[in-house]
Amino acid sequence: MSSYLCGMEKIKLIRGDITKMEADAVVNAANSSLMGGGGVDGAIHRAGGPEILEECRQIRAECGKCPAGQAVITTAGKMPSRKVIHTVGPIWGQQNETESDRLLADCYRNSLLLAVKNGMKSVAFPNISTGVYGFPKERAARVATEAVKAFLAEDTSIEHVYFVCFDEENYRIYEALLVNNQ
Ligand code: AR6
Repeated sequence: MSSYLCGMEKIKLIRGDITKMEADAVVNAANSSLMGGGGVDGAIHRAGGPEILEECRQIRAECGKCPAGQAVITTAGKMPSRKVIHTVGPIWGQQNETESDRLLADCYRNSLLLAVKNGMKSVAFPNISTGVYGFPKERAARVATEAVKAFLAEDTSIEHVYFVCFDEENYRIYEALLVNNQ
């Protein structure tokens, strides 16, 4: 893994696998079924083990499906982090662009709100919606960084937010936005 401390000191850019992060909470780019899937969702369930799915099943039974933009929290199982916050990104093309941006920003904001509610001080995010869900990467990165910066400007309890980029393209985009302030 490689990392950069960005202009805003609470935000850090990481290149690597989010399942290896030692943050209080790692965020999962889930789907509304909460029953697992491919991409980062598959990696988190594999790394954390069956306890995560067990808690997701209980949440499903009690609350039903998780709509886009919302977030729920479970154990992180065997992963080094303490909790997984599962959020559901928008599927690009299902809403107009403004609504897609709003739902994606909600993913970041609601995940951070849930983290604060659960006493988490550090949160690691993957690049939500930029894989299977097809959100344009540059656009998603702008929405993500603006949503997190806006949250941190108001919040006093979160100490570290990590943007964990798995693919080179996302890493370069975030590097330009956060490190080089483009
Ligand atoms: N660590 C960090 N980021 C990762 C990892 C990893 N181990 N693996 C992939 N990524 P995606 P989505 C990045 O498709 O677009 C699932 O099937 C990847 O490079 O995982 O929100 C769910 O169940 C990409 O930039 O999530 C849903 O059905 C980013 O994670 C659907 O995919 C998001 O890609 C959600 O689609």
